[in-house]
Amino acid sequence: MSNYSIDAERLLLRIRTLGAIGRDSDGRLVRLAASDADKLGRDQLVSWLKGADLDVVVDRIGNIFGIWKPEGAGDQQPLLLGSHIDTVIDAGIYDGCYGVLSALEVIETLKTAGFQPSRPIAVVAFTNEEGVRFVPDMVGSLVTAGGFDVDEALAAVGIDGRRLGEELARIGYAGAEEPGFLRPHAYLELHIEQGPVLERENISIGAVESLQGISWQRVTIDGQANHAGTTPISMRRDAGLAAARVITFLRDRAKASKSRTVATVGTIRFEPNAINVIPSRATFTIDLRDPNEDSLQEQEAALSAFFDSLSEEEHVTISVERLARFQPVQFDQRIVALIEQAARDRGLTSMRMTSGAGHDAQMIARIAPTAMIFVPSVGGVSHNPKEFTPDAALVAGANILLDLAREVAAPL
Ligand code: HGY
Ligand code: MN
Ligand code: MN
Repeated sequence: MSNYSIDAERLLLRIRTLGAIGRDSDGRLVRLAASDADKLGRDQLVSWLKGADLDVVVDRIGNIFGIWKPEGAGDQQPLLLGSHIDTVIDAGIYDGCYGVLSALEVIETLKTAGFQPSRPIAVVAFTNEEGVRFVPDMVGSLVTAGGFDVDEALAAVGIDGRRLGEELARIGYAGAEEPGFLRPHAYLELHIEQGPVLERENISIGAVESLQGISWQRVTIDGQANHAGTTPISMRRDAGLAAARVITFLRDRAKASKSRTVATVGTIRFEPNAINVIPSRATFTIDLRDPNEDSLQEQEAALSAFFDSLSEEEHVTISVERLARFQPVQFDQRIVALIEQAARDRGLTSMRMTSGAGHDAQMIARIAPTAMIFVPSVGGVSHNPKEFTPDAALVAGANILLDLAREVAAPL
């Protein structure tokens, strides 16, 4: 394959430009889905899509598409490239944004080079991939794949009490198109690994062939507020202590697991939250993941049984709300093989891997042949402002995406 190359300067400048948008008063990057900061990022992306002369379409769940439909591409199903631009709290600048901006870069490079694809090529930024403000996460791609009703998704109430649909309308991104209006011929997502494997193995490209299962729950434990000084330990109904026992239970289960189970309690709130009052209530979330579905179900069952015994022992009541549940996903082996070949053609090392992080690709894999390309994350750090991937690695990954796009959308 003759090697076109992306415009590295243009891509790197856009990553940094978008990374500077949506900073809070402490300088942290916080572009939660459908927030004012997200609007600023979306507006910048749309301006670049229009500058590339793409047909910009926003659907009802706020997914943003930039579609290149050259002469002769006909009504073929498009090749779809993309990711997300919403972020977590105090995020790095690469998670999601790198994939969306590389997709745009690939299209612009192909247009400039006079490439005549056999089908349209589109870039997409999916709504609310992170799921920090609204659940479920990856909702824009989940609705696109027909896995969740769009009106139910729009009715979701966020951690600040606002509804997703109202917020999208408020920021001007409640589009008219029905989600799923564009049925992809194939979907490719370029993303930073967000883990330590590629760096540890000194490998340049991850040919991602699968993605682990994800189980999100919100747990509320109700005990009894009481005096921290006068209440004997034997008489306490301590919601805080019970929550702490859940956290250590999860860690012990994950460490003992024969699979690669991981478990995280990322949010927790006590009530009344006073130094000298035994907590009457603890509310927290559980993020449980496993590449093996049977093992994930086993962990969920063990946790549920632990809740029963814990409520007995600590004289508390425990209620659980399911927030999201996605099974492990296998990606398209033909595309994975093309990724490995493209890496070889560019003299880059590659390895097959499973994604530890959730991605829009796991949803689109339900409706189209899909795979992901990873580039290394320094120190495996992500969801952290210290998230970093060297420029050369970013450019290498984008050139692999370019080669895959040419391969999959090659003239007939
Ligand atoms: O949670 C995840 O794995 C992804 O970053 N949304
Ligand atoms: Mn991401
Ligand atoms: Mn993320």
